[in-house]
Amino acid sequence: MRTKLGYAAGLAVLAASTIAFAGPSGGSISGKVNYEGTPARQKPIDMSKEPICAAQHPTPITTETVVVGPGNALANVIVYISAGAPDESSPPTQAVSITQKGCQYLPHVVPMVVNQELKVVNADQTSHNIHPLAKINHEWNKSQPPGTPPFSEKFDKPEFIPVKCNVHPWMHGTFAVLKNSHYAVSGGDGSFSLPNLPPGKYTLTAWHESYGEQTQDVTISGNETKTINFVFKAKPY
Ligand SMILES: [Cu+2]
Repeated sequence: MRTKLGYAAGLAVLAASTIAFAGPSGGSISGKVNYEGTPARQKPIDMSKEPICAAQHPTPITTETVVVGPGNALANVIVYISAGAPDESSPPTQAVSITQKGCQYLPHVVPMVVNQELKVVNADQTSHNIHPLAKINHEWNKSQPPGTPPFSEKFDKPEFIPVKCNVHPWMHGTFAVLKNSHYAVSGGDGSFSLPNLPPGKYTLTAWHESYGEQTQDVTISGNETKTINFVFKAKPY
């Protein structure tokens, strides 16, 4: 069974991005991420060892390594400017967050900028032990009992970091620590949008947890909106 995001969720993402990105400043890049081939079946997760979490999923959830939507849409792809944009001179003041809920990471992939505050929330009545397996950044490993307030962390170097829970082996996610805030995550309909890009020559990278990375060069002049699409080959495993 593949994990499918609903149309409604995808449309909500699309609507939100349209509103947020309607400003007149600069150009933008938007497009879609699709897959070709047959994605590997996602495995159902047995949460019976953690009844509090199992009770939150009347229909058992599956792994989220490959999340697809209608029309061969590929979700959870991080699309970002990997070259051509200056590094952020200071991190965005707003924190990004990850919530442990129903023994899942919400969202599954979390992009952030170097030194931006990352808030870790435990919404479950059970302990989680979040463990980002950082290799370039400092590795940490924190237990978070139920009812304890969120804690904050940050990473000071760019890195894609797999995240796991030491208590619940099925919990997986990714932190993407990026050099600038020109990034987006493809929604359930595969769409993404990068607003507010000054004119320039950019390298756009699309990263998927299982299907790897692709890049495309893009030149933005004036206020134009460029359409860039990515197609990943589904890989069985
Ligand atoms: Cu956990």
